[in-house]
Amino acid sequence: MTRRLPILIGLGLLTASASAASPPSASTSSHQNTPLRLVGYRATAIDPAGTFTVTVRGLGGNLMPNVQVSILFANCTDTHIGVAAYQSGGSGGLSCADCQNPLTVDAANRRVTAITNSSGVAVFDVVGSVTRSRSPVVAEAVNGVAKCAEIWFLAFNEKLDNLQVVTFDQDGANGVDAIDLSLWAQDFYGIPPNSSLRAASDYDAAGNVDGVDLALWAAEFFSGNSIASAPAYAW
Ligand SMILES: [Ca+2]
Ligand SMILES: [Ca+2]
Repeated sequence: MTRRLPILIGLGLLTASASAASPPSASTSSHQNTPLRLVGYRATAIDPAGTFTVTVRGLGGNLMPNVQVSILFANCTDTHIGVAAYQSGGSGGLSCADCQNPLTVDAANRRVTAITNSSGVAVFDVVGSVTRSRSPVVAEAVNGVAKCAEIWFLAFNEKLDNLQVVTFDQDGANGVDAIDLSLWAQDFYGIPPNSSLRAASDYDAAGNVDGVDLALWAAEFFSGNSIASAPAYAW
């Protein structure tokens, strides 16, 4: 009896720790069904057009607070992501209305991370853009949509999904302005050096760059919510 007690206590602790580490599940978790929009800001408000949510659930469908959700941009070779200071909750004083936890930026691994709130939702609103040089370009796939980013629960080695990345600010400077429209038009007309329809210009993720995307760009331009770009980029 005296010998068994420590063993039973040990088993109890093991059970408790396994329960606490119950992993999030890719089959029950979900994300907003749109591309991720990299945006700018106005005054101290990060453009709400960039809001992107990931809802994390366990195997039993239970919502999971305090889980790190990361978006990996390693394969999004034409993206720029603002340094942590210019993300929500950073030292630059910018915030997004729906974000409850700060975004962290890991430049070495090209990933942005948010923690789920009490409802199990990680809210992203990422300040960033794409390269003006348009090289290397992430082009639309021949059959289907180019989804260069990946959503991961890294602490559990669990991948949720791939994700297309788009932006209205096509040069990462001066917010969304007429220069960006001319750069977008290169994709619309298939003008070299990008004659292969850049995925970042396909705002509705329809596998093309057309008038629908132009209308979406115009709506964003006239909102005036991305009149500034990040002053510094992590990559
Ligand atoms: Ca711009
Ligand atoms: Ca499109």
